[in-house]
Amino acid sequence: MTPQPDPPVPSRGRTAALFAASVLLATPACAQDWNDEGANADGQTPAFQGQTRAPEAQGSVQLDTAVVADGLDHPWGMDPLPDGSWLVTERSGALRMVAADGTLSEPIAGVPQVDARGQGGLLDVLVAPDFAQSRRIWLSYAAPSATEPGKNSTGVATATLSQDGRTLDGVTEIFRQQPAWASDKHFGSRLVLDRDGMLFVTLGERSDPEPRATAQNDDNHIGKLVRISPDGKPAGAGTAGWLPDVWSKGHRNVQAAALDGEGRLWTVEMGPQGGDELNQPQKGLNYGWPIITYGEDYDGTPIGEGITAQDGLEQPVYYWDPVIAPSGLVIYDGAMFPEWNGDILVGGLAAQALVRLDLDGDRVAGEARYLEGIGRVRDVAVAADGSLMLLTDADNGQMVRVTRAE
Ligand SMILES: [Ca+2]
Repeated sequence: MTPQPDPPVPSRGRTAALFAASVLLATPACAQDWNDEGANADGQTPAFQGQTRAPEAQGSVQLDTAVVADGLDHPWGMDPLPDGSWLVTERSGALRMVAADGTLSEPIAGVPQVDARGQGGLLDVLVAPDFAQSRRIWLSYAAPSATEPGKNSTGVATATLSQDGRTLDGVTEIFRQQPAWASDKHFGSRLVLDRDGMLFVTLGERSDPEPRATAQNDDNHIGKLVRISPDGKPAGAGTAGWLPDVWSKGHRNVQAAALDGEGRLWTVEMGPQGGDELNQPQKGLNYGWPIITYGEDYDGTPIGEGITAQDGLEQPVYYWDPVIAPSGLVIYDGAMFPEWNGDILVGGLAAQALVRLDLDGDRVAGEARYLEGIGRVRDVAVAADGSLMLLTDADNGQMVRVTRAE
């Protein structure tokens, strides 16, 4: 991944914005230049054919983009509400509503305190499927430790949104990653409800060598995916010796997750330089970090022993070298791009693009990139009409609607 030094920026006035003008940057990459770049890590061999650098996916879909809202301070997560508006987080700590016409609300009151340093802050937002009745949402965030000043870890809270949309009521923290560390990196943390109504929370390993070395330990939440009930009761793999909410282990920094049409969880994971991964994490399995990985450390030295495979450790379905710095993931199912149904769409911070993976069974058969140069794509979502929504990570971040060009 690309290190993200972005310091918190002072809050400032924002203007509601709706830009009708459509900017068009749009086609599948005409040349395969992204696929011809040199690898970050030389001399590594994929475990199977097609595990990296899949052929360019074919297709003639042309895209239009329109800025729905701008002036967002490093927006991180979004989810639609039943009335066509969206909830959007800003990493510096604000939760806002973006109306269907693009009008940006004032910050919603009642958001938990967040530690907005480095990669930390207010992160994902998830709207309950029964929101129209329950008004329920969940938030993830970098939570400052109450007992150890300077330390933090990923927290998840649930709340209900007041009828006027201005306040969170009944805010209750339902999960806190253990232990806390004095780090401003690798918080995860996407929130996904599965078909049993359980909540997946993706986490990170906090980046520093000391916590990283514990990503294989069974007695913590470092480098884990966890699964809990909507109120925080453990619903993990049930593996002997593991914490009861842990689903899978050996992850580096998982900033995107989604269910596929069969209800299975997929994730993309920020790897080291040359090791971003697509995984389909299964209950009780070990995804290898930091024992095995593709890529290398930022200074060019190997991670651990520099090995990419070992018995008992899962291979990624796909990996990127050079990296795209993946954040935001959907498995597309919508009316606007029917030829993409079942495809994986990933946002790229470093790639500054929307990345599409064409699946053949559970293997990647092709890769395509769109909207190259649009900015650091932090999140990807599908709107009710099948159009896509993107968030760009910047001081003046944007929410961008992506439609089919006619
Ligand atoms: Ca892995």
